Amino acid sequence: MVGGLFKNMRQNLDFWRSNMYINDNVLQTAHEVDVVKVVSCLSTCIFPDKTTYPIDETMIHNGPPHDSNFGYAYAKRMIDVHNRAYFEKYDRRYTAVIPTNVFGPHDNFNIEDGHVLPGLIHKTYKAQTLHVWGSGRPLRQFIYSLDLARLFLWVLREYDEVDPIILSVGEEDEVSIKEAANVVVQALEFKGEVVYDTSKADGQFKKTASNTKLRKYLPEFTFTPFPEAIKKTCDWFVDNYDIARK
Ligand code: GFB
Repeated sequence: MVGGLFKNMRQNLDFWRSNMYINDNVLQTAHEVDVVKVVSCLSTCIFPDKTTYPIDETMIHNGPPHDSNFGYAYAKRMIDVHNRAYFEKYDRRYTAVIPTNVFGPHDNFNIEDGHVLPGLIHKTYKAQTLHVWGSGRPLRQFIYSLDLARLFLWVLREYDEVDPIILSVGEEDEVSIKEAANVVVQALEFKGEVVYDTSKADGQFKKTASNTKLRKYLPEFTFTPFPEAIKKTCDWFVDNYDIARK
């Protein structure tokens, strides 16, 4: 069960319970039917809020997550605990990846519940005036869904550790929400006014993640440039507006 900042702030208990049920049902059933590999998804938003940067895989449990999504964050952290326990008891090499903020075609473009980029794309496509929520100052690393899918297949076939691995663009690719909004505005050739609604929450200011571990395994992997990935996502949304989840 996933959602953007605002859905998390509204439903921490649901995120905690639903994801805890999913964790146990999926992993226990996989074990019982002798599935040899499960790759679960955590997220870079589950890391401690008060932390040093860049964040790496060893820091997952080093303190409370940001208050806005504590239900989701703690439930996702428990997958790491689950995986270690299945390895200890049954030698299961079940593992997890820690993607940074994902975006791309087929996303959930619902403005209230979705993540920032699909929300901005939907609003920019429909609006005369684009209302960006918050100050625009928070920083994020965004990964294009097709790049994540390529990395996911590599993890499924080649990555043999039980410990999780961060799947993210580099620290140098971190952008502000404002910069990301401007890329969306360019991609959709939006000519209207852009206003920042600071009555809405900013959420976590930054969660800068290191992809050093990924780079050790895949030094040559190339990510789709952010403006190109946004353009592809906008084109998909416009071409598939009728069937897009919104
Ligand atoms: O993707 P997002 O909702 O989640 O981004 P997080 C929230 C940031 O974007 C905040 C700003 O700074 C918002 O103020 N923002 C601006 C908007 N306009 C919009 C908009 O139209 N929609 C949304 N949603 N935000 C989530 C976690 O944190 O990250 C989840 O809460 C999940 O658990 C996800 O892990 C990946 O990046 O802040």
